[in-house]
Amino acid sequence: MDPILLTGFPAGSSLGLVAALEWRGRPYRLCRVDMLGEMREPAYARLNPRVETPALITDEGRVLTETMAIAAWLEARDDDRRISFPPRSAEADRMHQLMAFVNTGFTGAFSPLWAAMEMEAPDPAYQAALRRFGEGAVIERHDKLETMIGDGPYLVGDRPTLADGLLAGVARWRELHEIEDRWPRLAAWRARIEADPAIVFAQAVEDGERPAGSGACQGFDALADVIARFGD
Ligand SMILES: N[C@@H](CCC(=O)N[C@@H](CS)C(=O)NCC(=O)O)C(=O)O
Repeated sequence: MDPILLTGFPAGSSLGLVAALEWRGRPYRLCRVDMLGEMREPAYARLNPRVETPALITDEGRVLTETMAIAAWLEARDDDRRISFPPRSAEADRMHQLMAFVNTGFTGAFSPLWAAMEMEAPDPAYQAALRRFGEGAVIERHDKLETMIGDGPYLVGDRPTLADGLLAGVARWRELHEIEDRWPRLAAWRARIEADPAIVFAQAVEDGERPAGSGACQGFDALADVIARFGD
């Protein structure tokens, strides 16, 4: 079977894995997950008990969660090295370093901002404190990332890889939280990556469209069907 990526909207970090599947060019399917609605229904926990996206249904029908595990699954099958680099190469090491930074500290820095934004019962003093803490953390992580971006067109090498995908999914969160742009290297990288056809495709999917893309995407599955077939 073709692997199925469960990708969350709105503004899911999984946008980058959708783009990586496009760059990889092998058949795959997608399942869009409304993170503010159907993901919070009890049935979703049959796929991911931690109630998060992304999740991958592998070609063997196993459920694999966690962005880094899904990226590793893709990398291990990227025989023609379209989205990764040969094992043990310096480029592979740098790609893993950037992915780890993006998936941990960089992504995590936004947590207080999401908590403040999504709080169900308003608590202005607590929300203001979360926002102050989160803004500081996000700015600090962006400062660090800015120094990690080199002079090349992409994060590693001369083509987009898993590292670019992962960052593309979360680099746009800054605007959602109204943090002013002050990172020119990151801005130049974003302008390039956000014009890439695979990212344009992934954004359109997130927006609920059915774009043609590279042709690798074989179609879309309803979440209820995926849960019925692959859930515990
Ligand atoms: N450690 C997980 C974290 C994934 C994660 O934080 N996903 C977010 C969306 S980007 C989510 O599902 N949040 C739950 C929610 O919005 O309720 C991973 O790297 O895959």
